[in-house]
Amino acid sequence: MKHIDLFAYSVLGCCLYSPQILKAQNEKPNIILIVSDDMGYGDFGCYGNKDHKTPNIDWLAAHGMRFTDFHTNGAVSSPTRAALMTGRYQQYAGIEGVITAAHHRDCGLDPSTTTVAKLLRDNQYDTAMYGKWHLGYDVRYNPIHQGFNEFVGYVSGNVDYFNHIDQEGYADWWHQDQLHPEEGYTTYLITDYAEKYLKKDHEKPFFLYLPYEACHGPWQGPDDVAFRNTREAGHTAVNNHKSKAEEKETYTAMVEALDRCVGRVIKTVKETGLDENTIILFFSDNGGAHNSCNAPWSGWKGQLLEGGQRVSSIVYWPRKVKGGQVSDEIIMTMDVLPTLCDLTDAPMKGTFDGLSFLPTLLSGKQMPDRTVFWRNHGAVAARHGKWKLQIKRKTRKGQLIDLSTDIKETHNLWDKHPEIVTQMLKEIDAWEAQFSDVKQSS
Ligand SMILES: [Ca+2]
Repeated sequence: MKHIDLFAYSVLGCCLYSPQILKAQNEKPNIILIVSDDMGYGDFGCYGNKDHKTPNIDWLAAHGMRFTDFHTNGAVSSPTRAALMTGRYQQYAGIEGVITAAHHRDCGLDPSTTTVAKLLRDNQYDTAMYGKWHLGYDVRYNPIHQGFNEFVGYVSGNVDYFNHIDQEGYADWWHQDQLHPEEGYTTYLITDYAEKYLKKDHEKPFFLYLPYEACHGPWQGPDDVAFRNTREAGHTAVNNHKSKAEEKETYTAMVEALDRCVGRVIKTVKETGLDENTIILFFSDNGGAHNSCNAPWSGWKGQLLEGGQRVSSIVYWPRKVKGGQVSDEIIMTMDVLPTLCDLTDAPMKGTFDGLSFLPTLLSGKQMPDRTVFWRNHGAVAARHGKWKLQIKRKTRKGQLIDLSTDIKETHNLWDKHPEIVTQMLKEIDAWEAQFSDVKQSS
């Protein structure tokens, strides 16, 4: 009996403690961060959509953890991206609004700021980014000065999907900090670069950031043609060549093209044997615009109603996260930096507002009790548990909503619960006071 036990122990010990297995167990995970643009909470099948066919994103949700209470820090692009990069409320970086092509060509994320890419690179990660930056036009704000070893993509809020001209008529497709015109539908082009990157030999773990243009306007599907040109400024984010009905059809084609590209990324990760130790995070940078589906929430991109900032979000990590789980924890974009540092053991040098949601991913643990905030030019909102207070900045009046019973945010309980209003107003005041001396450049 003793002999059998010893034999079993030696076989088991060999399997559990061989240098190869130990190395695999201790390897830092690769990270793929996919951010879609302007996509509504209800744009995907796994979030109830019946019109868009999104089998790949649905697969990711079925094999990962899907979040129902995940929020973007901003209701528009630049602020959320600032919070994503810095792990802080975007107001600390002075990026409360959109960095527009027309008026903010000299604004951007200060390159001396600590970013998630810098922290991971300092922790021996290779870092690459293909897609939309939107944190500064000037080359001094370029991603290669913000922690990314490699950058291919565009720096404005949106480009023509084919010729990559921005809203003001500037060519906007870069390799590192050099303009580098290149053919290709942005959704596909970004994926081509992602595939190439994934197929490389990787000596280090990697952080691959894929901020897609899809499905921001202009409404151009993969079978459309370019229509912006460099001789004209003032292009809007819409495609004036399309009727409303055509726009809607095009939007569906754009969503489905993105889904196919997410499928290509998943397939490449599997084919290259990276699947087991790669974490894929997917979410949008803000709620959807008028062609999107933000159901069941009210409101649109740009608003602090749930539809403007509650988004679909999925985390897939076969080694550590059991598939098919749904989490109702309140999570913000600024929580991504501390989470990625947590799961890679990267030292967090600096000050951060976000909190790691790694314990939620690993064991479904609740997030610490906290109040979270949003502010845009006209409004401020705070959320604590089921309560959401939203006020106008000028009047400091607004509405108190119980989100557990009022998902459309139509029943104002301000007068019914004055003590909660008072408490949350106090918290908003304290929060705003912290960055009152930071000039908001956008
Ligand atoms: Ca956006």
